[in-house]
Amino acid sequence: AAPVMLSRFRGALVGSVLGDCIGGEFEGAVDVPLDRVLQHLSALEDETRGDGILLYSDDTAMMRCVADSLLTRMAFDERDMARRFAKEYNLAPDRGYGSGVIQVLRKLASPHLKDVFQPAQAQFGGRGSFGNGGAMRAAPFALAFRSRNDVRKYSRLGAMLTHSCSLGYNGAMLQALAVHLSLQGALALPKEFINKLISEMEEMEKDETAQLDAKALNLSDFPYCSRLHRVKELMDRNGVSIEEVISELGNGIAALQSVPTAIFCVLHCLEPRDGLPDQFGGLERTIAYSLALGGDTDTIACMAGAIAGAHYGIDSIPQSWQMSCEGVAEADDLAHRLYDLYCLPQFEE
Ligand code: F2R
Ligand code: MG
Ligand code: MG
Repeated sequence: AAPVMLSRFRGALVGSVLGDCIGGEFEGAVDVPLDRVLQHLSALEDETRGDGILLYSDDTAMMRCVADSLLTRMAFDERDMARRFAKEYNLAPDRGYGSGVIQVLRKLASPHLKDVFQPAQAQFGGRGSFGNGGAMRAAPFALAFRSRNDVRKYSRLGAMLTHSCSLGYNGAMLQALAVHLSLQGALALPKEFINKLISEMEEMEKDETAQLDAKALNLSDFPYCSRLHRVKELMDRNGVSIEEVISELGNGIAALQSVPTAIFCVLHCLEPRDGLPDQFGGLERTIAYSLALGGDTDTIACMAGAIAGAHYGIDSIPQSWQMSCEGVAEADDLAHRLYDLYCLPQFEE
C-alpha cells in the first residue's frame, strides 16, 4: 500500500501545479471552445518549446507556502504560515493574486502585527473574502494530517489567514476534504464520495456564522450543500452541456462558484467523455474539461487536478505535461516530504 499512497501524494501536488500552469492560459475567458483546449494541450507535446514554459500563479505560490510551513513546523503554526505568505508575495508580487488579498498580504508583512487573523477580518468592509484563494492552496492540509478532524480544523484556520468569510474558508475545507477522501481511494465509489462531502458540509453549514453569512449574501441556508446536491444531479444526467454546468455550478473566482465545480469536473471525467481524446486518461480528461468551462480556469483546474491526482497517482500524468510546467519538481519534492510526515506515528488518528 505504501507505494500506492506515495504515488497519490505526488499526483495530488503535481496535479495541482499542472492545473494552475496549464489553466492559466484561459483564466477569465468567457467562452473556451474544446478544440482550443485540445490545441493548447497538444502543444505541450512539442519538445521544441523548452521545459517549464508555463509559469505557475498565486495558486501554486501559496500552496507551496502552506506545504513548506507544515513541513518546517511539523504542525499548523499560523504565524509561520502568515509570514511565508507575506514573504512570498513580497518576492514575487506579479503571480496574479486577487485584487483584495494583496492588502492582507501587505499587512501580514508587518513585524508589529499581533493577531495574524486580523487583516483578513478587515477585508470587504469587515465581511471578509469569499474568494477561492483559501481553497486553491488547501491540498497540503490533506497530505499533512491523517485525521479528518485535523484536516477540517487546520484547512479552515489556514484559509482564515486571508479569507474570513465562511463562504471562503468553508470552500477551503471542502477542497481539503475532497483531496483527503480521494487519497483514501473514495472516488472508487463516486456516489458515496459525493454523499460524504454533503454530510460534511451539512455539519459545517449548521454553524451560526455560516447561516448569517449566507443570509447576508442572499444565498440559500446551506449554500455548499445545495451546490453539491446539484453536482449529484448532474452526475446522474447523460449529455450534460458545458453551459448547464456553468449555470448550475458556476466557474467564477468565488469559492462557492468554483470548489463544487472542480469536484464535478473530477467526477464527470472518471469515465471517457465525448469530445475528449480516447487516449486521455482520467487526469488528462479532468484538466481538459476544467479548462473548457472557462472562467477561473487556473484555479478550477488546480483544485480538480489535486483531487484527480490523488485518485489516479503520479503515473497518470504525462511526462510532457510535467516538463512543460514551472514548479513540478518542487511540488514532487514537497509531496515526498509530506508523505514522510504523514507516516510519522504522532500524525496517526
Ligand atoms: N486574481 C486572479 N485573477 C485575475 C482576476 C481579476 C479579477 N477581476 C479580480 O477580482 O481580482 N486570480 C487569482 O485570484 C483568485 C483567488 O483570489 P483570492 O485569493 O480569493 O483573492 P480575494 O481578493 O480575496 O478575492 C477575489 C475576488 O473576489 C471578490 N470578493 C471576494 N470576497 C468578496 C466580498 N466579501 N465582497 C465582494 N467581493 C468579494 C473580489 O472581486 C476579489 O478581488 C484565483 O482565481 C487566483 O488564480
Ligand atoms: Mg492564479
Ligand atoms: Mg484563478
